[in-house]
Amino acid sequence: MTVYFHDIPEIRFEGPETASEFAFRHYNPDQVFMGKPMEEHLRFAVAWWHSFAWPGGDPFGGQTFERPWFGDTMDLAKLKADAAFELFGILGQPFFCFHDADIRPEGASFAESTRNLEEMVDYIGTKMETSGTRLLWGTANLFTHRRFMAGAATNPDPDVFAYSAATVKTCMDATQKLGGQNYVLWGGREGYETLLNTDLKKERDHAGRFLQMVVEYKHKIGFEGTILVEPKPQEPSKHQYDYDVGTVFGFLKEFGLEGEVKMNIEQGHAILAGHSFEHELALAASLGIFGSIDMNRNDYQSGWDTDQFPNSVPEVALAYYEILKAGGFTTGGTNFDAKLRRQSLDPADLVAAHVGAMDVCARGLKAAAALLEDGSLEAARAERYAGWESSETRNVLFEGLQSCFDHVVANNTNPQPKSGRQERLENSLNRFV
Ligand code: XLS
Ligand code: NI
Ligand code: NI
Repeated sequence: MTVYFHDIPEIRFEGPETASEFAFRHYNPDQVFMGKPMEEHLRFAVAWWHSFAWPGGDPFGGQTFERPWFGDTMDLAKLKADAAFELFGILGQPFFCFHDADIRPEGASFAESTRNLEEMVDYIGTKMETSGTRLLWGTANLFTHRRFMAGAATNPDPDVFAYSAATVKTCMDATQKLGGQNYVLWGGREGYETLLNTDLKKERDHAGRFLQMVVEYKHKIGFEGTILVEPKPQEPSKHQYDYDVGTVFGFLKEFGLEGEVKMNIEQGHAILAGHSFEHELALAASLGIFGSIDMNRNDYQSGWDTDQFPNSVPEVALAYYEILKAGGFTTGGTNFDAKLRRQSLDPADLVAAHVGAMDVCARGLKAAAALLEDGSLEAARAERYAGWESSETRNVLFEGLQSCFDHVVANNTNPQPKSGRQERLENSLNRFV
């Protein structure tokens, strides 16, 4: 029985020819390929914050959305949860994600906020028993409240460090209680506005100890999920310490955490960092730290993290190509960290945004699988590096500069350039997208 989305049916797969707005054309959860159903390849999640908590503001104007659950009471938080589970029932996506601040009203004290969180976790847990929607990940909002304006783990005030650590403890407990498969840390305020007032070394050291404490607590409580860091170069901070995958990997090494923490990689953050999404995915996979994705799309002209729903099959296909090559998701999934445009006021807009995004991802995944099965890209790549296949060659060349010198002189080598065949490979790709 739907209340908020009352005139919208449950979305079913009807195939590419359907004229219905509320049907999947490409996302067919049960369709098996590459050994598992599409639902298990994609592992879609709805983000509580954008879909239910975001009021539609921008830097020049406030709330545009009127949701019956907006407000700071426990009753309204429960109404919001009811609406969330209505949407989950309509979409049939297997997962959701949340911050503490999305699901509970802020209390007058830490203790009251924690009580509110615990009550909402129980409420949501009961709804999960009958809905079949599971928790992909939980996280703490350590960036909205003004107490975090100078950072959470990196705040110059030790009381804020402690408050943040205590908050993360409650959010890890909540995530564990709800059977979450991952726990995410995104440090929007873990950076600085100006170096003039910032002790960069101290702040990075504190962030490193904080992350170690998260990992220690995970083991203490026996949380079986994966700890994920979500890199972003800036916004809201002018400079964020977890800039991109490469930067975070160096940070993990520095604090001895590279075997414990993986990456939650967001499309829009990759773009802000001056990378492509597939670059960040390929790098994380190559470093053994690929975990999960926040799927969205940035406006390529604005330079903001616009968090739009994905709408480009070729772009998404390249992302899933890297994910499939890396062996697919284990505990991770495809979280729609995406929000409506602020003029999209209607409940139907929220449903249609997810339906379209799920179809775009399904098309991208299918294209990526077909491309991988076709094998021409991988064959061309293998051929390009074929010279390195011989261990004899590797032994000689990796021995040292002198050995390379001897090799070049003895064989009188005169390497000839070979075509990188980029356009031909792009043509191969375009056969599938
Ligand atoms: C903001 C981030 C945020 C994280 C969760 O840019 O993407 O939404 O995913 O805190
Ligand atoms: Ni983001
Ligand atoms: Ni995100």
